[in-house]
Amino acid sequence: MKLYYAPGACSLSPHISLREAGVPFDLERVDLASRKTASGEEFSKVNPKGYVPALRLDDGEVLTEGAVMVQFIADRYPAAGLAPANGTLERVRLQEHLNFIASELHKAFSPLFTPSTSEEAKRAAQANVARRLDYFEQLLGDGRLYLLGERFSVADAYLFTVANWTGPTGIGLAKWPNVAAFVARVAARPSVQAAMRAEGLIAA
Ligand SMILES: N[C@@H](CCC(=O)N[C@@H](CS)C(=O)NCC(=O)O)C(=O)O
Repeated sequence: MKLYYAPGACSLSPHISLREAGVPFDLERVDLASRKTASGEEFSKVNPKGYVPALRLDDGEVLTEGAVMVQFIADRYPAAGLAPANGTLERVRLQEHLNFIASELHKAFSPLFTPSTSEEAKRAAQANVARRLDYFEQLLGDGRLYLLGERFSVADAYLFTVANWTGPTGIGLAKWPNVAAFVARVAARPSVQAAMRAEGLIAA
């Protein structure tokens, strides 16, 4: 299995999930500017959508869409307990979180990473991000450790990844102490440390 990633991008979420699952995998960095992989491959040939993450399975199949990919990882390696069983209400709750993170929070950041975004559009994007973080701040306010309760799931890997973007965008997490504590809790997990080291986000 090979995960195509860009450092600190949303591909960090399946990267963490693979490490949590404890399975062997290869990593290949993608330069999103040149659209080339580290080995010189045209990334559009791997993922015609042109974005990370992409996961090449051992049989050659390529999976895209992070929220789906992490569920594939969780289901293929159930011993790691990264997702509730399919068909349960808890699984639907997980999917609710994954979908909300993907379509509402993750994409709310996109204008903030686009140099041509006007100041007005940036302010609107920041307000959108803030509203989404308000939701998680309230949810985590009941003292739960992770989004589904006491147990870490693939949704936590995704929220961690996206919440980290409040750093480079200057939003910070000072207004969301529960989210900040969550991020620190997830960051302390050995799988997360290993993934961040492998992506060069923290010192080796
Ligand atoms: N719908 C995709 C979006 C993936 C995405 O936004 N990837 C970003 C990095 S976080 C990217 O590679 N952007 C480069 C591009 O779209 O050209 C998913 O959820 O996996």
